[in-house]
Amino acid sequence: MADEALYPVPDSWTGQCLVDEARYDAEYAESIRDNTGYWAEQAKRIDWIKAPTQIKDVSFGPDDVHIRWYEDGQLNVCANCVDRHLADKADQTAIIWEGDSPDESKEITYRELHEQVSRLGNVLKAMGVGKGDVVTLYMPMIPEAAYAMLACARIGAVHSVVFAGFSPDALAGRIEDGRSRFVITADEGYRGGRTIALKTNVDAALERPGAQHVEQVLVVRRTGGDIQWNARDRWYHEAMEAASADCPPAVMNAEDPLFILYTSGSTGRPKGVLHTSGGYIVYASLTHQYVFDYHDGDRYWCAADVGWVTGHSYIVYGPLANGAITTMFEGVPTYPDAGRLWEVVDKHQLNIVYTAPTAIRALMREGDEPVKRSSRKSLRLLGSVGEPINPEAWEWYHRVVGEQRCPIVDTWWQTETGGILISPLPGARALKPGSATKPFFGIQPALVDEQGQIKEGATEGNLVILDSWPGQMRTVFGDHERFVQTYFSTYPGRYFTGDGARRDADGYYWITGRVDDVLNISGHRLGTAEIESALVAHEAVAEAAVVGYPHDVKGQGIYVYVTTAAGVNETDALAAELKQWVRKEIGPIATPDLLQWAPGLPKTRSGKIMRRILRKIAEDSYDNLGDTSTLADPEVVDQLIAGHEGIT
Ligand code: 6R9
Repeated sequence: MADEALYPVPDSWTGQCLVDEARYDAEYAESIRDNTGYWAEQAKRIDWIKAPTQIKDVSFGPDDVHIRWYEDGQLNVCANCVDRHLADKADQTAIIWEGDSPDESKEITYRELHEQVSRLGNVLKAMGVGKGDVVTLYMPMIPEAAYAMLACARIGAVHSVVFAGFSPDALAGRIEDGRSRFVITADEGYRGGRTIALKTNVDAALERPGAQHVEQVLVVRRTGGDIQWNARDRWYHEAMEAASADCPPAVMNAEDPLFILYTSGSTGRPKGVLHTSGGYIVYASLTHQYVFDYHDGDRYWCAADVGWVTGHSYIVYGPLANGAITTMFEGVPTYPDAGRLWEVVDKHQLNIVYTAPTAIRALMREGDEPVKRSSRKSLRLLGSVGEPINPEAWEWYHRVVGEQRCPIVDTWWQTETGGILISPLPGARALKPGSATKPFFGIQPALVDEQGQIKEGATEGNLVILDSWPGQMRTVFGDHERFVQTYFSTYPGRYFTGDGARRDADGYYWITGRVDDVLNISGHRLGTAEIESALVAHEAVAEAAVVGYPHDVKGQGIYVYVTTAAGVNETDALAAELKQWVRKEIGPIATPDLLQWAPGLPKTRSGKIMRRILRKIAEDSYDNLGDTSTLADPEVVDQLIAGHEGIT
């Protein structure tokens, strides 16, 4: 499209930015020409106990898939995020914490961070946590969540953060898969003026058959609410008081695991994405510095939750490795009202804000007034992550929030990629609303057709990455075969992202969304298979199929087709019960938006559900259903179209 709006780099950025266009072009070309040399050089940003001499050892298959970076290097990630800043930034703020209530906030210096993390490292050791042990974190957005991640890294334990909005069952599944014997949680969390029963959820999870092996639960007192107390429970504050503040960082190999983070795929249960130490911290810190054009002293805010990868890489690890000032927000953008984010920006004089399109769309609906109540003069740069941003939301973010002075970095990446792969560098690129623009240094994206042939020039296709980068996931925890199958079998020898994309004549990438059965609900990934298996676990359900449909605020909504078991009546009460059931089984984010009764589901003669047809019906686009003649029972389609009419 030749007539797309183009937003050039603002004049005020010239000479101020870390990377301008000329430098990007030269450095990108060099990073591809001598990829190993480039990443050898970048590794120097990290303090190594033993500097790596073996930089890259990668195979994307087909015979053997392995990914190793900086293999003979030794380091401690926590020491890189904390200890090494003590020399010149001990009294600088490391974390700005803003509570759910606007009356509660505090700043934690690097000195304080060092003390808290060291004490907690000793608490964990005293609990029996050793190198390589998996510690599950189920926590609200309080500083203790960051302390816990860093304390694990300090002693060589592997954290597995489970989003505090997930259900006891979802938590139990992750504890079981990670064979985790330790849990850190809080009595309750605050969110949007309400409390979340975290400890009660942990208790429920630990009754599930697969999670009964958990030995100890460390509990932060956040609300003081009533909770049940068990023999395995320990108060965080009591343990911390007793602990020494001297905890030398463990010597770790670059390829030792740093964390596991579960994410949804197109089939089966969520996968434990495994990230390791050296490559991850090089990549998270480098991308944080360049994508956000981070200068020393900038006050930076990523408004994500540590339960997602964005919180790992761009609240905790990337910023802290850079000695940055990072913000943690416990609340939600609409509490107490829709002006909250901008009030927080003024209160803490923040320069950079990074959030999700779903939040931008929700706030846009409330009009300009709640934004204009704030000054936002401190803001210099805005960011977006989690899903494609529609140009309308982009323009509003740019015009109203950023008053046309702040570039927007639309950052495309995944849990699997560890850090941002495609994004503008704000001083280097004219922006087009809705485009993540161009690859980061060292990243080689390509678009392929169904057969895996690379398509050149302005075109559209499935997005693959041709070569590795240090932040790439190493394996699926406990299931390397699933790793190979999921990412390297569709297009042998290439990493398949699961996303589709378009590339325009200027070489800009436009991510069009998932091409597999993964939903993106408010920027959060959910597998249709997980929701379907929750539904069929209900006795009233014989069969279920789940698809996404366009949703004004959430990006995608969840549309479920349910075939009831014999003799069960299709009532509104049952529909409501099933929605609640999924909510309870997985968590609030998985609650179906719309439910349609289905006398049958469209299937091929071999019994495969034709989701393409179900998606079209849910999207109201019936004219283009494609060939339905191969269906086992073509009448079903007409019945479903008729049944869709009343569903809103
Ligand atoms: C970081 C994160 C990954 C999926 C990814 C894609 C979508 C993320 C995007 C985007 C368009 C962007 N996605 N950022 N789509 N533009 N800027 O979100 O990780 O939760 O693993 O989700 O999110 O579909 O494949 P994760």
